Formats: sequence, structure tokens, C-alpha cells
Amino acid sequence: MKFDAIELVRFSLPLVTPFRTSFGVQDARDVILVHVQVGGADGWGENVAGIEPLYSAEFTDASQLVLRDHLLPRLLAAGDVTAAEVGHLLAPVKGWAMAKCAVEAAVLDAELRATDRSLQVHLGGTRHRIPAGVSVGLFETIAETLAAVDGYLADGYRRIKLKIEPGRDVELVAAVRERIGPDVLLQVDANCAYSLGDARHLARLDQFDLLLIEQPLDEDDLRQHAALARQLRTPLCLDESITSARAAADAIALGACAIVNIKPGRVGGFLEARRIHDVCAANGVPVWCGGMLETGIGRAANLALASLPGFTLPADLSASDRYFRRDVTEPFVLADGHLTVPTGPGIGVTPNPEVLRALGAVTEAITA
Ligand code: SMG
Ligand code: MG
Repeated sequence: MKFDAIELVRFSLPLVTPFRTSFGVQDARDVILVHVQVGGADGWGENVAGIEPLYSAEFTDASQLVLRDHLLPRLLAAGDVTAAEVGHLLAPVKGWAMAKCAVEAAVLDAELRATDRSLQVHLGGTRHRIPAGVSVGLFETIAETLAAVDGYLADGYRRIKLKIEPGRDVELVAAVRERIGPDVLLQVDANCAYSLGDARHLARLDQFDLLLIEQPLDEDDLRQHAALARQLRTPLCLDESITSARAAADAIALGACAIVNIKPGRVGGFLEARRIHDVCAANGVPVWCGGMLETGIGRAANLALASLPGFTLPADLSASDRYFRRDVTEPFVLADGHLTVPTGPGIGVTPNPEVLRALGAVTEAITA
């Protein structure tokens, strides 16, 4: 594949309501789309980094620089590159998993569109619809959380994930479990906000029959996650810690998690994401697809990934309107609590140029 053009398309997309986690509040996505054109085919990949380096070290201003000055020049210099080679080509640049994922995704999308194949079929996905879970941010009061949960259940979401932090945990989960009853799937995500000294406190969550507790401790604390896992009945799931297939294998071997959240951006691409799926499947570890408040571009690709057979738990894949008044692609909508996996060539969707224009998207051409 020889690239005819590569550009970065950047825009801010406001959220319908601010999204608060243990590490901060966000009221918009600052999106960079990598757009490649090759042999008449377009390819799109979404950079999922945040505006600030709070979820991980990557953040959008820096992503733009790294994409422009370090990653995409390597792609242009290589000339003929397949998506399967992008990971190796970019490996000399340390870090920047999210930016690398956006590059690989764009190349893969173009390659698949050029040969009229869908990402789902390419990855080996089998399911046509994915049960949609919703991630509920932190609110000032429990009453506000309950109102939000009521609304999402009325929409049809199949699983609730509550963000928690010290001071907003046991009482909050108790109130939500009481409200929704025993049958609704419920899990929590701490985004690294606890320490091993909180083990006895976190064990109080065992009584609420949670599917899992996601990333309670620091991302580099695998050994301590293993120690915590031994003190809880609720399964531990890792998100931030799982940065590669190797990290997943280590975490499983150490007993640091019983479930894995897979996010392509966090692990450097969809092909590494599939390798993590395979490592977990080989070890009997269930996986589910995480989310980074993606636009339709990233959401479409995540749906293809989530259709692989090892993704046995509901995804953090909600309808477009959970985050955005107007998505940049055709909106993803809930049907009976599920999202439909796109079947068109590549990721199956493209950004609407009119929406990009209305958002004031800024395009930067990358030249050799
Ligand atoms: O895409 O619905 C989504 C977001 C799901 O909670 C979500 N993601 O740690 O899993 C996580 C968070 C990371 C993003 S918070 C800005
Ligand atoms: Mg998480």
C-alpha cells in the first residue's frame, strides 16, 4: 500500500453531560482522526487520548505532535506498508499506544475497504449484535446516580458500570443494587484510586454480587492486585494495567486478575487487542471491550472487536447519544439493549464532512 495522502483531522466534540471519574471531569472529547488515502480507498482511525494525561500519559496536544513528527513520517518513509506491519514499523518509538492504534486502524480500514472486506470478518468476529453496557460517571449525590441509572435501564442497557472512588463506593453501590434489584448486571471501576490497605473496605463490596471490580490499584501494581484478589470474592478485572498481550499473560500468571478489559487504544492497536483476546481465551479468562468515549469511528471498530467469541461480558459500548448530541458518523442506536456490528467494508462507517465542518475540524496534511 502506497499512501496518496495522510492527514490529521482534529475537532472538539461536546458531551451531553460532564463525565466524572476518580481522576477528573471531562465535558468534551478532543478528537484526532487519522485519515489515510491509498489506492483510492480511505481509511480512518481514532486517537482516544484524553485532553489531559490523567487516564494515561497520552494527551491530545502531545498525540498530534507525536503523530505528525514521529509516527506518520515513518509510515510515509516505509512507502509500501500493510496494516499487519504497522506495529513493527512504529515499535522503535516508545509508548504512544493510542496514537499508534489510530495509525494502524486507519491503514487497516483502508486495506479492508480496498478489498471489500469488513473489519469484523478480518478479526474473526462472529456475533452480529453486542450487548450494550453503560458506564455511569460519579455524581455529587446518590440520588443523581440513581436517576441516571434509572434512565439508562429505561433505555435498555444490559449492564451498569459505576465509577467509584474512596468516599463514594460502598454506600453508592448498596443504593444502586437496592434500586435495580438482584438481576441487573452491575460492576464498578475505580481507575486506580485505591491502595492495598483498602482491601478490607473493598471486601465490603462482595455483598452486592458485582460482576467485577475494575482496576482498583495503580496500573503497575500487578503483585498488589494479586494480593488484593486473594482477599476478595468479587473477581478483579484489569484495564490500565493491561498494555499488551505480554502484560495480560503476566497478570493472569500472577493471579492479578480473573477478567480483562480490552481497549485497542490502550494496547497499541486492534491486532494486539486480538492477541490479548487469544491469550485470555487460552487461559479461560473472560474479556470484554472497554471504551474511551469514542466517536462513531472508534465505536464501529470496537464493535467489530467485541464480536469475537471470547468477549463474553457486556461491553462499555453504548449508543452515540449516551455521549454526543450529534456523532460524526451515522449514530449508533440501541436495539433491544444491543448495538449492531457494522458489516460494510472496513469499519463500515465514515465521518460526515458536514458534521466535521460544523464542528470547525482542523485538518493538518502530513507530507514526507
Ligand atoms: O466509552 O463508554 C465509554 C467510557 C467507558 O468508563 C469508561 N472508560 O476506565 O474504563 C475506563 C474509562 C476510561 C475513560 S474515562 C475518561
Ligand atoms: Mg476502566
